Amino acid sequence: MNHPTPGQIEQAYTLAMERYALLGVNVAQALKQLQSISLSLHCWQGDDVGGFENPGGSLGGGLAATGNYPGKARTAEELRSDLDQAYRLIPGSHRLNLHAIYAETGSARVDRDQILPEHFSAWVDWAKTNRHGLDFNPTLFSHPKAESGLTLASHDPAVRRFWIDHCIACRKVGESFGRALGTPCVTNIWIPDGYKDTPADRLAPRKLLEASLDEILAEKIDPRYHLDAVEPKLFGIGSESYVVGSHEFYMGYAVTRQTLLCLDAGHFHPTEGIADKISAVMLYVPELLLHVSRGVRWDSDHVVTYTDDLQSIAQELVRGGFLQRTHIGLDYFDASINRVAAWTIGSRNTLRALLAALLEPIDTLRQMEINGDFTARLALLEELKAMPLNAIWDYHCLTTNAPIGTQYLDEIRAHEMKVLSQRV
Ligand code: RNT
Ligand code: ZN
Repeated sequence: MNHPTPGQIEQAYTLAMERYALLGVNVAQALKQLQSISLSLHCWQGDDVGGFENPGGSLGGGLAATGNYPGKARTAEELRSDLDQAYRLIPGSHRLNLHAIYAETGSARVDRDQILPEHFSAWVDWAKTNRHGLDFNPTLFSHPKAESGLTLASHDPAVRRFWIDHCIACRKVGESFGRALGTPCVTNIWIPDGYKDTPADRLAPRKLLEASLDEILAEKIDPRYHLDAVEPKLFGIGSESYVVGSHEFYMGYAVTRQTLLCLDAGHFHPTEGIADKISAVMLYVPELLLHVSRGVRWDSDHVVTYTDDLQSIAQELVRGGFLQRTHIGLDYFDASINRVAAWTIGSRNTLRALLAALLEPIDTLRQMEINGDFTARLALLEELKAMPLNAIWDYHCLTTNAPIGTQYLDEIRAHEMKVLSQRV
């Protein structure tokens, strides 16, 4: 496939910029803002949520990565090198989101309630060298003590104790990331707890979860280093009838405890988007964590594509002035395609959607709305959909040394030949 030359990209950019200027949009300023946005890439796309604790162990918590694309990362070094490759293909400077099962404990078997910052020192060194911030997640699945389907909401005090201790240990790890890297680590709690079939008691597990969370969060940590988030979900495989940590549960929890709320785009009813929730919850929670994802039927974790949902999320963040209070993470896992490409495509789509949102003549639109001129509002919103966005995007990639268009595929193929194909 042929790609445009730098000269062609600059020419197209100049024309597109003039076109946006006619609408009163300052393109240079939009690009500057885009450049300052840091996405948190999810490490778990690189190895199908495997982690290094139990090689070959099966994925629990009702999560499923289908596919068997060759070359998945088997060690932390391989995962870091795949991530390095992905970051080279994504314009801007971005973070990494780690899960507790990505600890490197050497030959020692360290159970999850015992993990320490030192088990992540290689990740921190790598993050420092490459200027990535780090985010974190306790892992409350893929473990014998999660097999009953209940963790923090378990009726068994020993099981609950184990997972509370795990989450407390994870907050300490997260804090150590924030201190080492000078940018707060968001530690996000998601648990799989729920029932396959109709429960007799919906309340008791929620009371247990509330008490567990309060115990986990009892110790205050300086927000300059560490922030807590909680993530609701509608259902999972094996928790079709009841999820303890539902949206309403965590809405209430985050508002009353002033934690961050995590909205995962795949965790709601199929026709329910998260975009409309943003301006509502932002009135009541200090900050937001997003898991940008794409639900398809029962699955909440398809690679992020350039959908209406994605565009609406970006618009809401920009229009509401919420970028400063929002941590944008990605969350999906597809094992049926090249995993570096999965990171690259989802990240580039998210950034491009943010660019589109930054290029909106929002003051004009808002004024039309205030004036009650809904006809003009509709006309302009429709016109905006076909503005020369990609000319600006190409230019952004050019000036940030990121590949243009699907050029990134050439590098992904080369990486596949040289690195992934050797992993047999
Ligand atoms: C699961 C949640 C959660 C996980 C990760 C691996 O439905 O979305 O965020 O995807 O913790
Ligand atoms: Zn998620």
